[in-house]
Amino acid sequence: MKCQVCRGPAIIDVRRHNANFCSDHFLRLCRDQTAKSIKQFEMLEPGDRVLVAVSGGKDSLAVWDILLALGYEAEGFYLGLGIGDYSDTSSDHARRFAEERGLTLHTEDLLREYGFDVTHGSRAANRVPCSACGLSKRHLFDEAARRGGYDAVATGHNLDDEAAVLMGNVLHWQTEYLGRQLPVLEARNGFPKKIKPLVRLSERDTAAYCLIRGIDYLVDECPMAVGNKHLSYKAALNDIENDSPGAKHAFYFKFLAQAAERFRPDATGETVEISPCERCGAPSSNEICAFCALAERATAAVPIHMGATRSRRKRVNR
Ligand code: Q46
Ligand code: ZN
Ligand code: ZN
Repeated sequence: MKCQVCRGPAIIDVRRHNANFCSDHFLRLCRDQTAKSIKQFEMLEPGDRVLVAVSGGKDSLAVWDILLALGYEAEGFYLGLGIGDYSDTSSDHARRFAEERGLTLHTEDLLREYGFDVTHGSRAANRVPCSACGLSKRHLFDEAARRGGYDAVATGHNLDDEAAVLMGNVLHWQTEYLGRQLPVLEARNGFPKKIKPLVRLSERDTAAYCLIRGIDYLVDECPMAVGNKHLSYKAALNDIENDSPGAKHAFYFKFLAQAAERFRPDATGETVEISPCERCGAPSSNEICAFCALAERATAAVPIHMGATRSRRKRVNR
């Protein structure tokens, strides 16, 4: 097996490109594909400051590493979710990555700063864990980006993630979600720009990238993901990809090129009036934003951690 670029010994085959690569040229491929997405979808301008949402997993650490390699000023933001050992280990991986490379990692912790964690808070607020978790992450990443004046928030969503979400949206014909399923969401109404630079890379690519770069990432999946429909969509798409390399890429990128625009009118939010949340000041379509409402319900039934009292008081007074 020879590298398609230098004809030296290849270490990986990328079937959807019908090519093999040595480690150097595979790294270059990953960076080139990311740069191509950034350019194609106008995600960033040269010199932009980016806040990377870091979980300690392969995708978020890979996107941080690649953005730095491409010359962007990228800092990390890690949110402690309080999901037992998973959160402890993920935080270790994120911190170690930053420390070893002298990078800035901003951290917050749901329990310490806001008085609830995903496990107990979601139960108390009568929400499924992933809903409470996703809402908290979106809100606090946005807040951190606004506070720090970053040009965009980057997440590590890859091709497998986006194709699986697309499959779920198509299976249920969720046209509103289809109208919003883009690799970049422009800043508007006080919300920061959101970008997904890894949409041209698969999960296998980001794992291989980390391995070659010596990035020690958290391999375990979040225990709350068990039973998540997107895992079965990913498995189904992997079967299809196996028989027909490139099918996943075609499914997602042809949707973006040929269909996404048709669902744009179904995406709500464009006409909803946005004003600052009465409690935290974040942009919201209600008097109190969804995160503050969640925090109120979650903390009402969860014993408040000592360290949380300062932040809770601060939040109520704002
Ligand atoms: S971290 Fe959070 Fe995921 Fe865990 S609780 Fe669900 S949403 S599965 S990306
Ligand atoms: Zn090569
Ligand atoms: Zn709020």
